[in-house]
Amino acid sequence: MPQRPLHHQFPSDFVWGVATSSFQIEGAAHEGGKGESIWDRFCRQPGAIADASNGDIACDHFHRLESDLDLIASLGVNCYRFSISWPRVQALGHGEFNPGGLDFYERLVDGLKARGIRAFATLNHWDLPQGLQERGGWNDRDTVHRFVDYARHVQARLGDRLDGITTHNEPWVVAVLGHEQGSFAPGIRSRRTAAQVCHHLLLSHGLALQALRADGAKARLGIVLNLSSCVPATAMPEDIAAAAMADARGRRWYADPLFKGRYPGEVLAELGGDAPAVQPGDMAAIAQPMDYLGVNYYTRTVVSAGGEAWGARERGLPVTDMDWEVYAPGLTDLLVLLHRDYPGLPPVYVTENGGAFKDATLARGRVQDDDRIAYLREHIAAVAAAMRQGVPMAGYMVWSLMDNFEWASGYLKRFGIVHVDYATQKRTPKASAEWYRDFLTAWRG
Ligand code: PNW
Repeated sequence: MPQRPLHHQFPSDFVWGVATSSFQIEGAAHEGGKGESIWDRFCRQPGAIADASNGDIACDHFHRLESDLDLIASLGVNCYRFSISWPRVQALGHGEFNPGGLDFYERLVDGLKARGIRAFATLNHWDLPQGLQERGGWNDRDTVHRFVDYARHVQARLGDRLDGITTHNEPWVVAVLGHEQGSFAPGIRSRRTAAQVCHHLLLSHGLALQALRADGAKARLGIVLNLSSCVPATAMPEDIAAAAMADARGRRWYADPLFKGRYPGEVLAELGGDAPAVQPGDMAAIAQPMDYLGVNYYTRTVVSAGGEAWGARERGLPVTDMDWEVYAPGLTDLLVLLHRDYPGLPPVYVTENGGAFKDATLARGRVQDDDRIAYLREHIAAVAAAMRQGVPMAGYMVWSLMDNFEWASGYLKRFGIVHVDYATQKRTPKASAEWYRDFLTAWRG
């Protein structure tokens, strides 16, 4: 049966957006009483960031809010996903809230509403106040309660105008890259710490949902996980087992507590003495019903029992500038798997999807990023395929609105559908931005 055109495969209430995060775009790192974040600190560690850069200026979004709002509106999206910088709102993460710390976000949210765009706010996109890191950071159980206070403070001011509140972005990255591999802030290398950090992130999510609901939440509440579909490199039993274990560590370790109230036993067994300390009531708190699940998908993971000897590039597969394989069917596979594993799965948003491509060549004011257009089209089609298989898809958001600070890669990797010239801060929509706008115009009909 021939498929209808892609834009006709999505309902009229589908949410289409672009996404960013505070540290990656705002700059203004030391203004208006903002405290230091663990990423401000980490960037100063020699060798931590590929181009030795930092987020002091980034895309200078903090000073360019109005024109960036117009830029977002020009894309024709009906949703914008952003994050709130905790140290901007509460310098140390404990004690006094910064007077005026939410003013910027109030202008942002009101500016979105005035343009008819939904506002999806993430409370923690990794820029933890350094003042909390000094007290042990996410490894310390008190940080859980500090996060709940911060969440309530944000909701009290903005809750009536937010469409979605996401507690955490990608606990896997915070736990594993931040505390086990140490390649991201705060640069700690301990499997035991990573496991405890993860438990505290999930617990703070659950307790925040309880508190926000007790306060009369109007926005929809959820969490964002970075997930991949794990496939065995060969049909050999040991590769199949290794892929199942990778799936348990990367997906079920997060989703099982959220939807089933328990950690997967095989991962607990593997951790042994490094398993997190869990107090009575924690698992029930984590398993609060959610209004939505956010899924960030970039690539699949090919797993072999002997560890990954060859990357996707070496295997001759199509890759992005991050060397992440371009594999759109993996998104369908992942979404279908989530729907199968978790009965009663809430509406799912793809909260990030996109690619870094070497498109910095701004020729005569134009970036012809055909590889990114193909990437986006294929992955949007993969979302439609998941919907046909019954997955309750509610939205799709491109990572990212504009080129920005790509963490340990600094400004060397460009994920934007809008090009940023960092010397002048000039924004130039790439061909992919025009493609997305035209796609959304066609969808609107
Ligand atoms: C996500 N990995 O990060 C983040 O949510 C964004 O802030 C980021 O810019 C985007 O993806 C692109 O990297 C990830 O190593 C970083 O698997 C690293 C990984 C996954 C996600």
